[in-house]
Amino acid sequence: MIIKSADIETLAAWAEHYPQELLPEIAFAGRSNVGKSSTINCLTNRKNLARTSGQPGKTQTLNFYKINEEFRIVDLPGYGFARVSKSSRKTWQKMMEMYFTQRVCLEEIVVIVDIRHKPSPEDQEMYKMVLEMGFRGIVVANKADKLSRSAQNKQMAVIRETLMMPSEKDLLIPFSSESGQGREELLAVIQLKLDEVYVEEEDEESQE
Ligand SMILES: Nc1nc2c(ncn2[C@@H]2O[C@H](COP(=O)(O)OP(=O)(O)O)[C@@H](O)[C@H]2O)c(=O)[nH]1
Ligand SMILES: [Mg+2]
Repeated sequence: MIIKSADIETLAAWAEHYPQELLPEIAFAGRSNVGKSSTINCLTNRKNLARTSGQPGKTQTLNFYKINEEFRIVDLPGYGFARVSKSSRKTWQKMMEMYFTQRVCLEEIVVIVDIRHKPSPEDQEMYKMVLEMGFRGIVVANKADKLSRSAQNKQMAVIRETLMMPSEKDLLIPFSSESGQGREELLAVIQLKLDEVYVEEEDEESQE
């Protein structure tokens, strides 16, 4: 996939502020500070498209980025930040629930984990939810630049086991937003998903 354009479209917390035009959306979920924004910048080859920060727990909106005038990448608010209050946790849950249940053009969810660590209970919960909602699910193991290739392989097995993704068909991609490792693979997987969506749309049109 060639990224011809990538622009921030909207920041939104609730459905009434989501972009009105329905384009296929690929959402990126993950713990605060795992590198969601960095991954989006890496994929789109834009240094500062998605705001990154050393300070976790900052993104409290869904950030919609329009890519190639064709689809969107959605940066979801991060979870798992220990110091957030009960009420902001509730708000986070409501925001996610609204987006996941109401957004008809949501086509796939990428769950980003840290390759150095065993996925947290919240990572496990998120991936499980993605499958239960009927998505294929793509797990990106970020920050691979921090490990040697052999350590990466070892951690990939830990992640597969913890998230219960034994089959080769369960997509797990070692990735680094620093080095670009895994970038082409993730773009290809997203392209495949979009191709599927377009075929479905054509079928629906020909039935009308
Ligand atoms: N070494 C390394 N650092 C990364 C990588 N991805 C993100 N980071 C760093 O992790 C921190 C959090 O990244 P950010 O994209 O803001 O995470 P977000 O909260 O999930 O959006 C920043 O300091 C990034 O520079 C990576 O692949 N490798
Ligand atoms: Mg972020």
